[in-house]
Amino acid sequence: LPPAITAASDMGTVASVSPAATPVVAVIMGSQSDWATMRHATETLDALGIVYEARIVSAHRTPDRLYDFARSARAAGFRVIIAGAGGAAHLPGMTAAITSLPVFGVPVETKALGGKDSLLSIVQMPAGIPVGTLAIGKAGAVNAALLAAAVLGLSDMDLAARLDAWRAMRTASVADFPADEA
Ligand code: RP5
Repeated sequence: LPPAITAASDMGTVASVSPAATPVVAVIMGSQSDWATMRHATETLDALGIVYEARIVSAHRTPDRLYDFARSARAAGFRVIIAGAGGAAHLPGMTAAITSLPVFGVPVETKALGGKDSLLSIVQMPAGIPVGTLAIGKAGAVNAALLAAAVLGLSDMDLAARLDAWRAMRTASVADFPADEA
């Protein structure tokens, strides 16, 4: 067996991942600058033992890459796509227009408008092409991964159990009383 990768993050760990396994979640983002946000999605996927691939795919800078990726995503074995973008954030909607795989959109925070531009760009999809839109920034990235886990857990009881264990771990970490920060 190949060596396991164990996640090291503030997302906790309930699983290890075989590097040889086929990725089932694609985490795409419009720019390298989105990685600081989107890495929270991949850390959460790591913690749950979900195999993913992270790529930069820009709707407006690399449109051919977007078409190639989205057209081949299902055949490549992906079952859920997490797409993060900021500003005039076309990436999640364009991806959902090309593939009927579930697409979860993460609005990345922006300097100019704090990510409200990203949020409105992603959430206001016209009827017919859905994007499951998450919160702006880190919370959205983490929750996109958890939603991906919930979807995949519908047909993977082991993963569903890991998701429950992850949630229980988070519950157990909540102190009864507040303490002074160090
Ligand atoms: C979007 O433009 C990206 O998703 C990113 O959030 C934003 C800014 O990109 P950079 O100028 O930092 O590459 O396409």
